[in-house]
Amino acid sequence: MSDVNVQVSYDDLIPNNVNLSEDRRLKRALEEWHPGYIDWWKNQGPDGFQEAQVYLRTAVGVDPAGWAKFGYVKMPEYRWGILLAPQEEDRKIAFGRHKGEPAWQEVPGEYRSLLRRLIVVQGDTEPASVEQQRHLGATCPSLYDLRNLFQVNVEEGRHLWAMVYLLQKYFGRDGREEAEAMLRRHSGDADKPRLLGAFNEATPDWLSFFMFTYFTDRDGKMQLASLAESGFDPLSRSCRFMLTEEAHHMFVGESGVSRVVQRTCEAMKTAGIDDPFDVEAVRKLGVIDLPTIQKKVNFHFAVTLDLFGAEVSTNAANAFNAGLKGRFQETKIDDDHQLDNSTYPVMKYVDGEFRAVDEPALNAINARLRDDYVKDAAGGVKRWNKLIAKIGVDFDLALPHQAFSRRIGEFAELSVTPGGIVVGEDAWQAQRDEWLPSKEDLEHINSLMKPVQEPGQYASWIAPPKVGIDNQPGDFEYVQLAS
Ligand code: BYC
Ligand code: FE
Ligand code: FE
Repeated sequence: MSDVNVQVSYDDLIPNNVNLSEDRRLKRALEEWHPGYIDWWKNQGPDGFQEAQVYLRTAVGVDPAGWAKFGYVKMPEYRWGILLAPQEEDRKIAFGRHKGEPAWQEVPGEYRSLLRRLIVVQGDTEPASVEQQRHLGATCPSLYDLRNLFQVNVEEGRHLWAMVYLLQKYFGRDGREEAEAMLRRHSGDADKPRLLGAFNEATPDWLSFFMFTYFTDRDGKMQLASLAESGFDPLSRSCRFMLTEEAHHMFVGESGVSRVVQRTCEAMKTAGIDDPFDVEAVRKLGVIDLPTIQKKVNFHFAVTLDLFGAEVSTNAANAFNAGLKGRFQETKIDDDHQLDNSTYPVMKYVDGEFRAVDEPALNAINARLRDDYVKDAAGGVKRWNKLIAKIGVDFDLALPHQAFSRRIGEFAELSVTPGGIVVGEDAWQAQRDEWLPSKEDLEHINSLMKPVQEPGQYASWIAPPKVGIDNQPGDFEYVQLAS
């Protein structure tokens, strides 16, 4: 098939800095994949808003002027681009057994399947999150939030494109098959689920959406940062550019939770309720009580920690040794970047207590990245607590213990409280609803999830943002709903 039948100009449709117009084979492969992607977007993407005009940011280039063009667009017509961060001249592999060799511009044959696996796992998470969030539009707390949801969604779509580009360009027939399979697996599907646990969980309400973008998109940040260190240069460059978008996703999460917390505390103050644990009284105010917010923190933190894989992992050691996936900020770490003789303290449960056990550093790559993640995730929690204190409510949000409610790794078999006490399975189950959102908690949240679609208006349970997107005024119509 030649491309004469194709009605769109793919050079225009796909903003790119990978010379797409000159790579006929790649262009054709992407053209063949594109209709399936659009079908997927319409069937599995945002439900009910495909005709709406959404005020979105589109990346059309990687320079500061090019990557944030704002304007109204219907989502299926969004221009999902293939954009790589600029090539660094003479880039060298920074770690592992190939340290010091020139970065690979082609797939190193001996690591082909390992590399493909990493790209496939990364790619799979992107459409998964869009699927998880597809019903949220119906209950948006404002047009501002609706627009942010869609911005995150189209960018996750672009992240899928980024990985599909690598598969199509560098992995031949296998790559094409993997690209197709990305559109066939679906979040939560009993037969063809997404690859990683957290991406098969539901995102049932907007508080979950904010928690997800705070906690789970932050795993995206850490994993992308590790892949940005890759000796396979096209992967490194793809991930470096994806990271610029990830920052916005985490902003949506942190500011979203912050606005929920603010609204709750302000409502409590106004009503003269001092006890955050008087859940019944707080709920009557049409806001989400702080203990329920804590339970959502517990849930999303725990499922996200599972995304780092087993703390001690030979997969991770192999990927590091091979120069395919580094550590967070690898080049800034002051060591030999080969780790043959070093150790890393990994938290384990031994002889009835949690303590650090030295493991060969190579095998502890996942543990280290998870530790870096936990530090990164603590920042927002601190800022939420500052806000609570400032409004004058006596309550602290906290990250649960790392062994709480885990299904992967060292702690998968243990029953651990958020405070880090190991208890029996029965005792844990008996108290589960104090730690994780209960049916009643979810029902309360659900009862608040009523759409607010008037420009400048916000649902009862969330404070307005401090500033608009792209400096737009408070009553800006971020989404023009199709009538
Ligand atoms: N669920 O040695 P192990 C993002 C599997 S998020 C199910 O423990 P390894 C985003 C594992 O695949 C970032 N299965 O771990 C965020 C392996 O299976 P196979 C996504 C799991 O391999 C929000 C087996 O258990 N990117 O971008 O060192 C919105 C033993 O593996 C899980 C990446 O993750 C789990 N949680 O590490 C949108 C980067 N954990 O191969 C997007 C690429 C482990 O034996 N991926 N398993 O069948 C990786 O680097 C690694 O695959 C992992 C796992 C870190 C995920
Ligand atoms: Fe992403
Ligand atoms: Fe993201």
